[in-house]
Amino acid sequence: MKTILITGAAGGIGGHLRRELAGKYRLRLSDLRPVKPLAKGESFLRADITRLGDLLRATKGVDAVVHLGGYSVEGRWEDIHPANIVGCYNAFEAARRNGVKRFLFASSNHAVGFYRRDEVIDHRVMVRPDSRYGVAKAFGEALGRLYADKYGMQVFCMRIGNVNPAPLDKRRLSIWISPRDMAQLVEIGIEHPEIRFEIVYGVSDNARSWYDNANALRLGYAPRDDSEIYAEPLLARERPGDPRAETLQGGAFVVEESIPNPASLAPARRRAAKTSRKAKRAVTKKKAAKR
Ligand code: 15L
Repeated sequence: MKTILITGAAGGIGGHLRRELAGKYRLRLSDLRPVKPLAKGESFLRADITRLGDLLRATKGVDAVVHLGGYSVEGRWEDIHPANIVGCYNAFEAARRNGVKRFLFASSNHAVGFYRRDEVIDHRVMVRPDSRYGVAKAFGEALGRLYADKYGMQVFCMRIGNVNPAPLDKRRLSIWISPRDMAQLVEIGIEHPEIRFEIVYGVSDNARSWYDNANALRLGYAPRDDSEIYAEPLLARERPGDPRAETLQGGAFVVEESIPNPASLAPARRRAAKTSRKAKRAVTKKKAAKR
């Protein structure tokens, strides 16, 4: 049985993959936050991806790396740079030094988020990042190309839409991927014998898709889910938002400087963010009372 390292395993996608891949692989899970409780076939190794030494330990003896680790939304460069530029470099470099050939990179729809929603794009389009986060994902793809061409690594870049048991809103109807489809794509990335460097879209078979996912289909991807069954109630709930965000694929990422993602914050920062939100609400209330 192959041993697979999943970085950023404490996050949402990590949780889905752990469930879906259980029994198929030995999973070495790494994250800054502890992953608990561990299931059969899983082990945990604490790793800070900004430290090459941690990743050298984590990648030792594994058959493939699924690199999910990093800052998972748009944020300050001070957050994106260490986690998604330095951390991504460290993951590739540690794998290379340890002779791990197979590397699955969790890229994102935000590497191409500035394409319009009325366009269908494939894996060959130029990157059009919608954010610093998207730029870092494009960096990861370029790094993957380098490590494939120069060092013979087998690199599988998944431009993931949004992994969730069900889509969250109108935009996600086009980019949603169910946990079981996500796991299927990851298995292809781990197992397909002919992977050198590939870009695929991590999306289900959505009727409203913005992607021509021919490259994934060529490699045998046969998604089982389509977001359309969730469309009606979601569309009924949808309220008009920023026109630019609604025209472009990346949504809020194309206009916002930061996207709230409480799940990715450490507990202390989460508490601080909550306190500052409370304070903001109090100020707004005071102002309203004065008027
Ligand atoms: C992503 O790349 C993020 O990691 C995730 O948190 C979602 O925001 C997703 O894109 C999305 O576009 O919905």
